[in-house]
Amino acid sequence: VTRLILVLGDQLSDDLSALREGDKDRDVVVMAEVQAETDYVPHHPRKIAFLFAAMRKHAARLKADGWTVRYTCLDDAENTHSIPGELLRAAQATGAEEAIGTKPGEFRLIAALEDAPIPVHLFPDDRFLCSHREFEDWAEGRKELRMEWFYREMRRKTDLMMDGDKPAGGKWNYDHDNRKKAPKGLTPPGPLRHAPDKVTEDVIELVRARFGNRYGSLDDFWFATDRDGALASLAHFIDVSLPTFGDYQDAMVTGQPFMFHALLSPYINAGLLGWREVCDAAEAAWKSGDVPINAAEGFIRQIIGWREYIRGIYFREGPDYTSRNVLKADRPLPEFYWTGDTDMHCMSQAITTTMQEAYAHHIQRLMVTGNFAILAGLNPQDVSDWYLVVYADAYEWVEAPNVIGMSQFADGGVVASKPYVSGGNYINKMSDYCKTCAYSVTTKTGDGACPFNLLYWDFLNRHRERFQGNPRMAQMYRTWDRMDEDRRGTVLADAAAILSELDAGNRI
Ligand code: FAD
Ligand code: DLZ
Ligand code: SF4
Repeated sequence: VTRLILVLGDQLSDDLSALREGDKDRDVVVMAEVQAETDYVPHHPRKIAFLFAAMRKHAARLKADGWTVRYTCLDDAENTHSIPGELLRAAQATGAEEAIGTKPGEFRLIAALEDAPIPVHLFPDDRFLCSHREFEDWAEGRKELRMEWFYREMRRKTDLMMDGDKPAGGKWNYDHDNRKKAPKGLTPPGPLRHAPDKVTEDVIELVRARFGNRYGSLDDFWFATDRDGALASLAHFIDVSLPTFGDYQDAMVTGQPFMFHALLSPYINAGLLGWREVCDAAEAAWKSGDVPINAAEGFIRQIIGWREYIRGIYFREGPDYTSRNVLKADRPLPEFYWTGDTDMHCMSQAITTTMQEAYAHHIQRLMVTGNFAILAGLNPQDVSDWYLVVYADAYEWVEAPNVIGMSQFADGGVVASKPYVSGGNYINKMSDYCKTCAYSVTTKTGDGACPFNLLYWDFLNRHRERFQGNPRMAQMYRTWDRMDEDRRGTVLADAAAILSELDAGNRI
């Protein structure tokens, strides 16, 4: 008898466990654009347009490959607007009594499928290098789950950039070379831009009509929306940006949102590209001498190290992970996260890029918007929701450990051994933002003092009990303690003034 094969919006891979289990002659693939997925958080319209266009093209690709596909468009009159609802409707239409699928990347949807009105059997998502079992084995008995140790295992397992059982070049990690500030006049090439075709244009119009008044711009849509486009974007990255990717990986420049980053995460996470092919391409470019070792290693580490590790954490920690808040931070997200309307130049750059592109690069996410959020004591659940809404690459499996764990320390140190916090100095060192900011990064208190400077000390002071024993933070506590008492009082009073401006909803 016919079975249904569910293919979700981020499962657009040719090699998918559910399809492997299916039978082209008998089974029916179900794909559906539904409000339950567009609205469980109000996703950025650009992210929705990207996924719908990619879903429609993937459905056509599966049909061309001989599959029978039942595709529900968002505006279909009979749309029940949930994934279980669409499975039930498909079952009624085809006589199918069960469905199979590949395990979703969010506990929310896994639970919804467990409760679906027809039985759904889920196969593991094996589009990743490390299975849940393997991650558990690695984590078992370790006091700390540090990414670096995990990464080395993955290097050995994949044999990427290995010289026998030793890392190529003699070092596992070349991050030390990846912290250069961008020189003046640097013009990064940026990602490959794809002109929307008819399918994409139609989707953009649909999304504009339905979600156009949400946060986020749809103008100048340039994402690839199929596998060929994603492959062209990969080739472009390897050719033009990867050689310089390492050097300026942490650098930020006004008006240059992309720097030398890959802009591949939306494609990889939706399934249009696989981890193996992107890593092989980077390794080959290094072997042929086109790309320095620090760039190729740095990129490969992000994919087989960070990305796999983050996923391992999400599934190991379980559904309660997203509600953790060990620092008891409860300040609501300020309005300017949705408008970019703030005098802090670094924040307005990161936020306006995010509104326009549904993208910001790692250091903007971590050391600008994330850093401000933890320093100001913003509620981590609000912060996490914001990240899930605004980025085209965001699904809970990857967003939550990055935000709750790495950026907000709300998991108490499962992901990060110390909080990623800094004053304005770090931002000034890695960017040109401070030069044109209304605040002064060198001013520590009083009029015009950079809010990051004030909130940094306030954060350390508020969480002294938790962090003063951390050897990696001891130096900062010594610096604070050496300040004379009056000055410390002024810093804390000025920080409190900024926080009350925030609480009053005033512009800062
Ligand atoms: P590059 O800088 O060029 O990196 C190459 C690739 O490495 C990326 O495409 C991505 O696949 C992978 N990668 C790098 N770092 C990470 C990481 N920490 N976790 C997982 N993959 C990584 N990434 C997401 O894919 N989705 C998210 O929702 C997400 N939320 C984040 C939230 C915060 C607070 C922080 C600090 C990071 C977050 N990241 C997230 C990780 C990282 O910022 C993005 O993967 C990266 O910016 C994507 O852009 P890129 O392709 O240009 O990346
Ligand atoms: C993110 C998203 C959106 C906006 N819309 C859909 C959709 O209409 N149909 C669908 O199948 N998937 C969508 N997705 C992706 C899912 O939310 C994603 O599969 C889960 O969050 C699990 O990662
Ligand atoms: Fe950001 Fe402070 Fe620099 Fe302004 S002075 S750009 S607020 S770090």
